[in-house]
Amino acid sequence: MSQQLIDAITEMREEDALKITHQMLEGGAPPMQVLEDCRQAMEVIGKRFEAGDCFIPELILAGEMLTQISEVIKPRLQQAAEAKKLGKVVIGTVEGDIHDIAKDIVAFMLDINGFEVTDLGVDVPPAKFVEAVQQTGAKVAALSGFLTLAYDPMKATVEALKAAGLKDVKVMIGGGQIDAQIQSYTGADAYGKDAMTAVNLAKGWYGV
Ligand code: B12
Repeated sequence: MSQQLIDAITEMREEDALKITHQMLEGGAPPMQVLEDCRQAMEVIGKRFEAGDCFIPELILAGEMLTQISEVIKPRLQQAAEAKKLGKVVIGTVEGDIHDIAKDIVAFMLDINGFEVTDLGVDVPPAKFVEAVQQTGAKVAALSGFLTLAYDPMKATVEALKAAGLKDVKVMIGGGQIDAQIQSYTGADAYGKDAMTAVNLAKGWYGV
């Protein structure tokens, strides 16, 4: 069924994609498997976009499909949620960037793994991260970004946190092409390729 879901998403068959998602979950497929299929489908669409074989409307539709599928998956993953909160995390997509599908998945995974998450949304300026960290007392900030143009706002956010005296706050970054080199450029403490890495980093920093 995984391939059928990937095909439905990449062929922009919105209704089929949702129907197959329901069938997979009812048939006992792990919710994380469905998310992984979505990721693979988005990779295919991203490559087509790069090659000029699909355009912005398709990207938007794909984004909407993924949001709808996430809504179906959420309640199933929440059943496994831990009641006790392990620590606070402030998350957002950095200034100039509006990609939020992946950020939402990371926020959701942190939430169901026991963290109290403050989600600032998209296009978040450095000052807003600083304010949220100060208000919540979070020890971890998670910055998401998919555009090359997101690297400078990430760096600016790390610097703004330091300038505000929040030197002990750990910053993780992720999204798209982010790797160790970009981590080093931005001054972030760590980077992660997926939502579970974000969870493990937060657990490590909170010592839980
Ligand atoms: C969907 C999409 C869109 C949708 C976004 C919908 C939405 N609500 O998010 C729309 C259509 C709006 C869009 C717009 C644009 N997009 Co776009 N988009 C994509 C696409 C196809 C998929 C991204 C995605 O959501 N993937 C699904 C997620 C779930 O997959 P994932 O990355 O594996 O997710 C994990 C990790 O990212 C990680 N993670 C994410 N954040 C964090 C944070 C932390 C702390 C950690 C630890 C981990 C972590 O965990 C996630 C979950 O496991 C990518 C191509 C691609 N293949 O990435 C292009 C892409 C990112 N877009 C691109 C571009 C250029 C744009 C536009 C500028 C297009 C335009 N000309 O207008 C605009 C940007 C506008 C703006 N200011 O932001 C380029 C960026 C190129 C670049 N290097 O800068 C890409 C790479 C396409 C391409 N190949 O050219 N886009």
